[in-house]
Amino acid sequence: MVIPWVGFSLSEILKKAQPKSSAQYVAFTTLLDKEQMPEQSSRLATIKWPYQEGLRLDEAMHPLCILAVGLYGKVLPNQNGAPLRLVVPWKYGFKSIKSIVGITLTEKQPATSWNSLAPQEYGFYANVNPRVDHPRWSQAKERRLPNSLLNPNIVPTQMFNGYGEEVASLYSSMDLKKQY
Ligand SMILES: Nc1nc2c(c(=O)[nH]1)N[C@H]1C(S)=C(S)[C@@H](COP(=O)(O)O)O[C@H]1N2
Ligand SMILES: [Mo]
Repeated sequence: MVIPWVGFSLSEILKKAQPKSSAQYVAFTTLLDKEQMPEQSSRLATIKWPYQEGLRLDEAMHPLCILAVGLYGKVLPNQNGAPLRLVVPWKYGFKSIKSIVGITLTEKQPATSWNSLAPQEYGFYANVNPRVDHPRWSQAKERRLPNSLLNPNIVPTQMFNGYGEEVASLYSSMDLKKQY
């Protein structure tokens, strides 16, 4: 789904923090509030709350890495991640941590919620990559919204969700089959 987000580059806020040369990663954490977010009281073995995400510092400093405060020209509704939500266009569908209450610069790769729950299915990087299948399904195609029964609107997924020219250089020395 193509969303007109409203926000600013995460790099603007990171620059203000003046990262030390030892900072290699950025860790994000979410509000823990069982009254507002009843799923956090679930006794099923799902995610260990609060929800967590992370990026390498150079990814986080990329101008396309956005902290969203709104969408469609309006303030972000709670369910979309108010007041602050991460949007990483080349990792679309991944890394979209909502209701951020903490951003920490770290030396070590931080834990992320889905990677902690199912590491063989979800890696730390979570780049959109049609060439690397999820163990249980292909990621070569996607169903775009809007769609309908007669027009399913299934299109080939693009490498880095179409932002390869802008971001591929961040990963030039990596084997993206291993570091998915
Ligand atoms: N704080 C927080 N952020 C979160 C989640 C969550 O449980 N808590 N779920 C994630 C998952 S699994 C998905 S699919 C997206 C769903 O929201 P969206 O449709 O607005 O992207 O939010 C992501 N961000
Ligand atoms: Mo999800």
